Amino acid sequence: MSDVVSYQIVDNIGVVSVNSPPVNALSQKVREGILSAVTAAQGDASEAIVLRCDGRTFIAGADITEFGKPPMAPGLPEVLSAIENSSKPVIAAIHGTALGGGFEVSLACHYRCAIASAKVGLPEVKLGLLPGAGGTQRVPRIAGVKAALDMITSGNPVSAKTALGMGLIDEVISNDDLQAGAVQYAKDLVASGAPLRRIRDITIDPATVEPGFFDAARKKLAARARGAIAPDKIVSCIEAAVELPMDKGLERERELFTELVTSPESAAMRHIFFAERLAAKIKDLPKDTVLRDIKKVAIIGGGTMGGGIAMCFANVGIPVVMVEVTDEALQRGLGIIKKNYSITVQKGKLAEDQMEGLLGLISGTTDYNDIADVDMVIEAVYENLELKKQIFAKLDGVCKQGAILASNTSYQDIDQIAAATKRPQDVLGLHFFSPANVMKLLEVVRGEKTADDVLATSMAIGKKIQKVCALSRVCYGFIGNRMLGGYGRESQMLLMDGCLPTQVDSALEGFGMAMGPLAMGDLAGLDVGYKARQGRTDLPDDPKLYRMGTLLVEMGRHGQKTGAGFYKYDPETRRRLADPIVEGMIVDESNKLDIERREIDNEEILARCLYPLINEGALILEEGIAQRSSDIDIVYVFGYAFPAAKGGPMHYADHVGLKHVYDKMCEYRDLYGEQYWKPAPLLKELAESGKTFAQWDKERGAS
Ligand code: 3H9
Repeated sequence: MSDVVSYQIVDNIGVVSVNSPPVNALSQKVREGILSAVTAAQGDASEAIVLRCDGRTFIAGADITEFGKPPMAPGLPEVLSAIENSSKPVIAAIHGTALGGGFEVSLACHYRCAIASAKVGLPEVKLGLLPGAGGTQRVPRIAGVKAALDMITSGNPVSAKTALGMGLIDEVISNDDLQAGAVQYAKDLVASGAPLRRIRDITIDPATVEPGFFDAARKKLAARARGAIAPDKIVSCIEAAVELPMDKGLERERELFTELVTSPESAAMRHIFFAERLAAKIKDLPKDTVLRDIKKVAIIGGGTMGGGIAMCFANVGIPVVMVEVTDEALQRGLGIIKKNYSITVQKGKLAEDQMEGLLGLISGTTDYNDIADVDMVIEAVYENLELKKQIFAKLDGVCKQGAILASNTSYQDIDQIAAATKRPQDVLGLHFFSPANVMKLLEVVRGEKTADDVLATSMAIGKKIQKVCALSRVCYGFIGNRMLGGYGRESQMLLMDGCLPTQVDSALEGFGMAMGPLAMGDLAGLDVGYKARQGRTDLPDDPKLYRMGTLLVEMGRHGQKTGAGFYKYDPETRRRLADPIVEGMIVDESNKLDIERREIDNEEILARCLYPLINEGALILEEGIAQRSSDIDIVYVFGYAFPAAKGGPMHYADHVGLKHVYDKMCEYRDLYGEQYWKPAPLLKELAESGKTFAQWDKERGAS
């Protein structure tokens, strides 16, 4: 066959085994191997064929690294046709995850069996794609149109049990040895004279689909698309499955898949797929670094952040002790956690006894001596450097040697915090994003003296609590918050120049941001930025700068929590509404500053908000704060809801062209001054040499 696919006859059953680590992706060699094995089996003594995989999983999909390269024969459709047209039954035997093209291979088989822990799914939408090897045509034929639409547009896998209920698999194998169980299942099918069941032969009765179903689906998906174009095309494919014969449906699917695979949206989402995995790798960390054991964790501070972090650990079975100053504060903190879990129970996503189990893992104390035995401490008190230093000095006194001491600070100097202890090598930053139990990003902040094993253990524990980790060095605001400076500033400058809040936010939401910058300010609290600005001496003395943000706070409009900020909020629905009072004020303030208000288009809004963010990213790269540009993209996509379909700010900059970004920076510098618009030297260098951030990463061996 080939070195990645083998074939043997076991007990009269032909067994095709794929062995292509790490995830048996459908590379050209795997496709070729399966095709020759199935073809060879047609003429031998086997009575049926089992298709299985070695290693940790069944085929996890097409080989994503092949997308964007010239196609290599045989194509996947050819392999699927050979399977479907086999003269002997072909049975897929699934373990691990049968995903995307891998699941599509199994759907071309006549029968599918799986072990109970297996999962199947079509995650292509998460890569800006649609299932391109019959998934959109075969799934609705067995599971029904609605279930198919949910499965393919969400991209979420389902368990073997659910798949059995949906008809997507035929048998759950209880034998621990899947190959033996699958061979037995194949023999039973042969003995019972089971037919060569082909999903393509099923037709969907259009009358079973409610009128207007597809239009409603399109509308719903468009509302949450955030720049993604695949969901709409998935609807078109499933519509084709209902309206067209199988071969025509497959043609339509192929055509739309080809459009997507060459789209910038899919390129951006594939970039994020690989960037996420790369971000977990620390360039200068020895591979054999021995990890510390983390069996018990303490959280200092029972506020919203501390509570959310405690839940992250409990959710993966790690006991947590929450430390508060008073009993009252402790009970309040534990109460919030209980309330959060209860909401999940009410939504039916957690069973009552599971909640009790999770709560049983979270205890509380007001006595630091109670955390002497923990393996990791995460401090999550409010942002005050002196307070944090005092806490770390105290931790140094009570915690056992070898415990990792982390701060959840958003911008304080980790090195100063570490210096408050006699063990700076054990100290680092673990910056969670709010709400900590929901947001995926964890910025891991490496101090000057942080030990390798502390860093490696923290990255591993981040993965364990299901976060996407990105490494940052110490600077004010680390990667994410530092880059936000110019973004927030320009969103307010635009108001003075001619925009209204809805226009600024709609432009960025149209681009795909989950929420525009002004609405985001209202959500976070305008008083937070106001207070932070008061402590800064480096801001230019410019009456235009943050003028509206300052005035609104001084009027008591602190954002959503006071019912009003840049917007007013419906007290019942909490929906944001344009506020004529604010709009009038904006025009008045421009007039007071003698600014001639002008029409500003979306292109300018995007450039003025996003290019300072990219420029700061370039500074962060050249200062070595981030390891690589793709790590910055990960921070923004997972921590700041930057649209994955744009690939993060640095990938987006590469896409629009660094020369264009640089030229715009220079244009705005000439208009609005160098104190705000100073192109980063790296941006200039790359723009002039015609390179991209991705190339810069590559040249430094960072990708
Ligand atoms: C598709 O199938 C299109 C078809 O409909 C139509 C075709 C015509 N290709 O995630 P991990 C690498 S689209 C290439 O850390 P885990 C990954 O980069 C595809 N490489 O492991 C990593 O490399 P490295 C639809 C892949 O155990 C290593 O494998 N399928 C692929 O945490 C380990 O990955 C998907 O979208 C691939 N398809 O999770 C599934 N997959 O070690 C994508 C992984 O150098 N994959 N790699 O960093 C996954 O969701 C997870 O990898 C999986 C395992 C759940 C399978």
